[in-house]
Amino acid sequence: MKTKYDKYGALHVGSGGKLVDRNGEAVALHGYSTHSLSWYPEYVNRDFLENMRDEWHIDAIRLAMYTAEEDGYCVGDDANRARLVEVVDRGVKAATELGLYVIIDWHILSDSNPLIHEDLAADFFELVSSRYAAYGNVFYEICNEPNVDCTWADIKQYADRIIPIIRKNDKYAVILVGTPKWSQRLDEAVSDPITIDDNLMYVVHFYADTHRDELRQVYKDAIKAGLPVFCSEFGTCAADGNNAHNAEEAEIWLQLLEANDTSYLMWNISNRDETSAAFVPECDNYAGPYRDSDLREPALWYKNRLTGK
Ligand code: IDC
Repeated sequence: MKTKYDKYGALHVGSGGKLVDRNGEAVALHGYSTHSLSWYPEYVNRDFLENMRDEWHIDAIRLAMYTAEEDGYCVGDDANRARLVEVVDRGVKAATELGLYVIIDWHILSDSNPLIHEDLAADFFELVSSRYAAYGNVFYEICNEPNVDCTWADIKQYADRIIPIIRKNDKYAVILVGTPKWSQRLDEAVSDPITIDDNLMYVVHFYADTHRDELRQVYKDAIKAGLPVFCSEFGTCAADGNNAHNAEEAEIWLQLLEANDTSYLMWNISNRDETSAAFVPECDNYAGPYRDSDLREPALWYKNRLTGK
């Protein structure tokens, strides 16, 4: 099966702010994010990803490596870190064999400011960017969702340290940078962009039952200003990852992103008891194939949408 990666190869940020191939043609990725690699590593295997590629038509997978939550990279011991690096490696290699793009996500959340674990982030990105330097399909997301009182200046300070580490090893990979307020304040990046590198994109996240016109306006203004924007995580439900599945609002969002060739990946691959999980709790199948009854409503909606059903 010919995948988007087989067709377009390594991507970069074009002069208009879009993700483009070597001929300058815009390419948007559509995929899924894992849940915490510490909690749900079982899904990171070749059969599972092959099923997602062939049955769901995803072309990208995001490996969400939590940093501070239970057994996260920065709160566990060295053995835990080694295990997580292994899971990332398994995910990157499987994705590569299958012709999928893969995002390595430093998933800060309760550690609201990326400067808190800056040294560990520096070590981690040194390791992965040297290991995957020759891979054309790898993206680095350097901080998932800065939040609470983390400022854009803090994020820029962190980016000023991490981006050169990645670039020293990997000249061409696209780097994704989270924005303040749980990756919603694209406007701050518009008024004060990162200037040390031009192959990067700014991240927006939305949960369709919570974030509506106001955040869409922030996104529209950023696009109008030519800001490179990437949606590495969205939900059709509320911002807590739970409660109602709002297909109507989600549809408005995805059509808007599609009109601007913005990539999007849905949250989350797990069978956790919450609306945003792809699988129902009773489904303990980590490889597929899946019946529709194994899927939660948002996942079935997404799968049907991606496969044109
Ligand atoms: C949520 C998970 C939930 C977990 C919680 C805390 O769905 O199972 O208990 O994190 O670890 C985000 C975050 C993402 C959140 C998600 C839903 O990036 O980690 O996952 N969300 O709340 N931003 C907005 C929503």
